[in-house]
Amino acid sequence: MKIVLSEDHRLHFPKGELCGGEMVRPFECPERWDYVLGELRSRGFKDTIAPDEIDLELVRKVHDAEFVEFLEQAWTDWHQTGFKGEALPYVIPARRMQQRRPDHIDGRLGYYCMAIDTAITNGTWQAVRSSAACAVTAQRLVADDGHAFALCRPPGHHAARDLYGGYCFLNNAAIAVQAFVEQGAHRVALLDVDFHHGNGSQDIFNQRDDVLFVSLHGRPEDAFPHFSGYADEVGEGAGEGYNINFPLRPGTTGSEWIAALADALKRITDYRPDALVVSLGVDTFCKDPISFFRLESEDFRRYGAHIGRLRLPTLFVMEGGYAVEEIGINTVNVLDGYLDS
Ligand code: OKP
Ligand code: ZN
Repeated sequence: MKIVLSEDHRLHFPKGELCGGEMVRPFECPERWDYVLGELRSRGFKDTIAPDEIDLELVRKVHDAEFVEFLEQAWTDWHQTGFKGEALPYVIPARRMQQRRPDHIDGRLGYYCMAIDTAITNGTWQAVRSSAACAVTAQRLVADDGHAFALCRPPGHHAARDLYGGYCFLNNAAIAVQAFVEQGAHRVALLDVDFHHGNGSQDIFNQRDDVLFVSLHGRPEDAFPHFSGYADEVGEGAGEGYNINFPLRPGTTGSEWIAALADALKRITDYRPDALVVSLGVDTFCKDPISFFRLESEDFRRYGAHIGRLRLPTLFVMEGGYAVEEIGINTVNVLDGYLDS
């Protein structure tokens, strides 16, 4: 299996994340990428490829054009205002407030932000566009090879049409899904196995029936992003019935999780997709510092094999996973399980 990756991810590493009322070192850190690549290398995945330049026309098929422009400009605007720290909003357009976009950078950050855990820094935009580029370059490999892995960082699945946050800016997996559609796929399935609900992917495809979005995640009563991921979110308009959420309880074990995955895979099979994109977060792991499922490392291999038995052209896109020392083992276990199936 070929791996697409870019060192540009290192350009995005904020010093702080707001957590429990303190600025802490971000959970989403560059070593995550190092551990995954290290494990890939030691298990014989040698074919690593640099991404081609991203086509922003493709990006704008799933993201709002002014949002993309905002991401590109935000650091410069923040910096030119004279602010000394990393770019974070402090006022958010809550219930009954105007949903109009202000001019001041403080206002625009709040307008486009869905979670203030995510700072923008000098190198953020370059890292973000290279991360999306990895997903698109890997997508192109799937036609010939039947599968590929995009080692994206920063992750993408919380990024909606015009929202960033939850460590995400552009939705790498959604952009890759759109690339399949542009290549003539009639139906694409997007399976999100990250611990957190892929609210951004749900938002982007909510009204479409050419993309089936299926997500297993910590239930919103207890888990980030808290304001999406309920089972009754089933899509709207033409997209009704093409969004499927599996919110799961705290303490969900590997076997329970894999049983839910089997239901999810059945729904995907029934859809008869031309291709599958997997938003691959391994924060379902029992030792993950910000999550509450109980998967063991061997469960990742088991479920990778279940995905492989679908026998679909498959693109894996890296999302979350914060038990840094085990992120490589768990990620590569999924890929190995898939390849062995
Ligand atoms: C991104 B991905 C903990 C803050 C947690 C939100 C989690 C974002 C997860 N105090 N921040 O889905 O793995
Ligand atoms: Zn996650």
